[in-house]
Amino acid sequence: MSSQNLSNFNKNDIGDCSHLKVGIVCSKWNSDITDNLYDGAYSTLIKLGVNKENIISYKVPGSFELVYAANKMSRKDVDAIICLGCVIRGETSHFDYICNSVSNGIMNLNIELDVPVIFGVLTDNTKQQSIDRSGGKLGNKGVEAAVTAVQMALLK
Ligand code: DLZ
Repeated sequence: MSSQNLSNFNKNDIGDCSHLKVGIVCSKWNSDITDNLYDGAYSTLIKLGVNKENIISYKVPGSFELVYAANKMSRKDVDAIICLGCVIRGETSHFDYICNSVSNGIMNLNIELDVPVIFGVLTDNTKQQSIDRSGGKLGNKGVEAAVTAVQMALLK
């Protein structure tokens, strides 16, 4: 299966982001992971030229709450919203309920709102997989979500 790793983005391929306003909604559950996702997303937006006054951040307790907060964020006149979270499989089916709810919820926001809402939620079987994808050997999903957000905002 081929894959594209946006963690290694080229700023020159993206375009002028200096006028963009971007929201970040980040879950505090598994905060050792989501803090890295947040830092990756925030620093990438700055690298791409988004002004720090034009980055609005909300923190929510868990990934399930991302959808509500992203919907609220959409009223702040943002050009894109990044949702960041980390769901790690446990012993029960809770993982499936949260992953399905969040992915469907974010998809519905993309249909209902005129703002792109980016799915930056890790859905991993093990903690190590999350470590690898939040600044480890497989890049940082927060960086990738930020690159995706500005690309979608510029498309809009
Ligand atoms: C309850 C719960 C569990 C078991 N696991 C996670 C997780 O791995 N990642 C995550 O972001 N949130 C988890 N939560 C919390 C839910 O997302 C939510 O905050 C609670 O069910 C309250 O609505």
